[in-house]
Amino acid sequence: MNPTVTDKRLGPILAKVRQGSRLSKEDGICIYQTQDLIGLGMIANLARSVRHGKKAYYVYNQHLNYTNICKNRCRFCAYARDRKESGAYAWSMEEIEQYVMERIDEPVDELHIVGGLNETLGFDYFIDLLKTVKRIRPEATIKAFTCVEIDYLARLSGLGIEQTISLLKTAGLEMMPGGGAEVLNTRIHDLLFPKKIDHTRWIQIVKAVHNAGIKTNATMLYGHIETVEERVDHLITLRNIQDETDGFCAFIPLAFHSKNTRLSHLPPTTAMDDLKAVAAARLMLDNFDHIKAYWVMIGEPLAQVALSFGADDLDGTIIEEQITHTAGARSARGLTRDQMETMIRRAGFEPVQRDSFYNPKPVQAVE
Ligand code: V47
Ligand code: SF4
Repeated sequence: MNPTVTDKRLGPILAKVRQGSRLSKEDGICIYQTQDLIGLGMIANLARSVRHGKKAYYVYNQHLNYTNICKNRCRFCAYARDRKESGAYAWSMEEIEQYVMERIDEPVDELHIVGGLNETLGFDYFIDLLKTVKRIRPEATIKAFTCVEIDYLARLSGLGIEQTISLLKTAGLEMMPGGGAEVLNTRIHDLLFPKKIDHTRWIQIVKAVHNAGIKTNATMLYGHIETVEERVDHLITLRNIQDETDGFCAFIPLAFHSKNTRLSHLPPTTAMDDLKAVAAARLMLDNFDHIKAYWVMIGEPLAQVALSFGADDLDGTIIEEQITHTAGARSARGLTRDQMETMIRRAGFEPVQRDSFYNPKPVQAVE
């Protein structure tokens, strides 16, 4: 592949990518500023194909959101409720069991479990939650709780971060999703999610989790009030953490959806924003193996295009996504394996069904 760029500022970035050299903060800013989307996409695709050729990963997963009651009430969140508000819920163990059992005949490999900070639930609830899911689905990986929940659980248990992680691990926690970092920046924290842990605490927790042998993903919520420089700083912070811990599996850019939030005046992200977010991640995060195009947030057609802009993973079948759909996402609630594989093949890539840690699953006939 021999990318040609029409924005001459992309030339030095292409040269660095060819040499395998690290991009600077200025390069990151240029990536977001360029109008040469095709040139940028070709450079990101070059970096992607060096690592993954034509492979595009997906997982058979199921989301479980145990409660939407949350004391943080971030301004960008349409999902959270106060305890007495209509639509507020917190699942009992019986309801969790019933929810997981409803899909027991499907070959689910990963349970993605997150929820709000609900002060009516004790620490034992979380241990029971992990044990219940593990008992019903012993073969699936439990990917649960963001650093925000870990901070909260450590306060609930009163045992400190390390011991809390150790208890959760013993109960079945195997991996953690991204989420909760939003944009690692004080200005944005104070304006949009002042009650949530700040970037210093998020970084401290993610490092403790990695040091305890638990891999996590990382995300960035973009398309609200953040500047280009703040986006690039966020990516560089993650890159520095990865240099230190090597604990991140994948990065997922999360496109902000404003419907039903206190930021509902903000317009949706454009295809240009979404593709640049993927390309910037692939190029700046040179020490991350996997960049996900989260089809739930950017829609299935653009997620297909994103595979040629640096993404190598489409997340998964999902089954009943709540958080983005409450904020107005119009993508499907879930996809079958057949739909995932067709989506990948029709974008010109080879589907690889994986587990949570990117080990390929033996090839199976698609139902
Ligand atoms: O932490 C909340 C974000 C995150 C909105 O690790 C919103 O594999 C857009 O982290 N519009 C949860 N985004 C989702 C998440 C995730 C998703 C898929 C895969 C993985 C993974 C992680 O969603 C939250 C927050 O950053 N979010 N509200 C909204 N209105
Ligand atoms: Fe609560 Fe998470 Fe929503 Fe913030 S984003 S209000 S922490 S559920």
